[in-house]
Amino acid sequence: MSHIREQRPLRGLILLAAVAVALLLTACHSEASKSEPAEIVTTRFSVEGMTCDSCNQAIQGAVGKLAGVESCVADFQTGTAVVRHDAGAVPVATLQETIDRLGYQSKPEAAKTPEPAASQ
Ligand SMILES: [Cu+2]
Repeated sequence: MSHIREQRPLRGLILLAAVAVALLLTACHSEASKSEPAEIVTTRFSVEGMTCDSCNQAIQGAVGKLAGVESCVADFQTGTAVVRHDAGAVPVATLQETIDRLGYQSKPEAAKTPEPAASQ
C-alpha cells in the first residue's frame, strides 16, 4: 500500500502552465526567429466548411494531437488552417486526411512554406 498522495492540484497547475507556454509560443511565432529543428515546415490549408469557433477548435484539437505537429491554428473567418509540423514525422497528406475526416474539405495551399522573414 503506498502512502504517496497524488498531487493533483499541482498537476493541474503544470498542465495550465504548459497550455500557457503553448499559447505564448503560438503568439510569438512571427517575432521569435529561433533556430528551427531541421524538418519543421509550415503548411497552410484552405478549408471549406468551417462556420464557427467550434470548427476552429475541432481542427486544432485533432491536428494538434498528431505526433509531429508543433502547432495548428484554424480560422473559420479566413477558411484556413496553418500547421507547423515535422514533415518527416507527419506528411501533408496525413494532415489533410485528419481535417477532412472531421467533415471539412481541405487542400494545402503550399506544400512547404518557409517561415516568412520578419525583418528585411
Ligand atoms: Cu463550427
